Amino acid sequence: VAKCMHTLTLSMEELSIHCRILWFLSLQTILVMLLGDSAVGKTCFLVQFKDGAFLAGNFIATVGIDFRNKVVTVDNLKVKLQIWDTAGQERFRSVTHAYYRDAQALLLLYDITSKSSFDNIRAWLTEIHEYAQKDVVIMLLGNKSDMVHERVIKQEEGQKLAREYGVPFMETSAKTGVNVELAFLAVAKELKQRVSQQPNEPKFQIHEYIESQKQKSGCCGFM
Ligand SMILES: Nc1nc2c(ncn2[C@@H]2O[C@H](COP(=O)(O)OP(=O)(O)OP(=O)(O)O)[C@@H](O)[C@H]2O)c(=O)[nH]1
Ligand SMILES: [Mg+2]
Repeated sequence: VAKCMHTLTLSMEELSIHCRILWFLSLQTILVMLLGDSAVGKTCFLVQFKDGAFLAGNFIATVGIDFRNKVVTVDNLKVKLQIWDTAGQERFRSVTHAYYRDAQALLLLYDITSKSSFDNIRAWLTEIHEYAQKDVVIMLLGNKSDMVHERVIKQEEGQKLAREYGVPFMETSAKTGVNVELAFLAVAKELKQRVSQQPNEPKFQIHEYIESQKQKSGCCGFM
């Protein structure tokens, strides 16, 4: 705000854009929620993003809900993400419902080695449409892409489902870190662009951004 006061040389339009960005950065923390069945890797995904480490060993299911903060840089501006890590187990569902309406972005994960986690995505999306804000940013993620030999869901199946619902899609690995940071950066960029978008500027396309930035699974990649 102080900066706005000193930017009197700017036109009113530029000033208003400047203020909106500053307001967004100073007051608003982006709330991102991780959703999906138990054991798809939500907690590992968050730990990989936050600490750059992989939680190997015994699986400890999340109880209720947990959160971590991380500041990321989007187009040279610092943005604070508050990430809610929900429990995938059915018995905690009523706890997580209460948090949906505050979320600005939802990362919905399935496990590429678990057909049931993929089949449940439709039910998750139904639940999201029931409880979340209408303009929430949703991204579908096929996690554990490092487990090439155990894969049961083809990348094309994930892509097809995402297209059906009009949401962006990527395969990720909480183990190797592939596409983990990109998922958070893409939603942060989308939300930042929504407030700072100038009318004459081309609209930020999250789908295109992801397509251009993601590391693809393939025969010769390291996924
Ligand atoms: N190979 C591999 N294993 C993973 C990956 N992500 C998670 N895992 C393993 O999958 C298991 C479940 O991971 P969690 O992150 O605890 O699962 P969750 O989705 O948080 O489960 P809930 O808390 O019950 O909802 C753990 O044994 C992890 O080590 C991944 O990307 N690759
Ligand atoms: Mg967990």
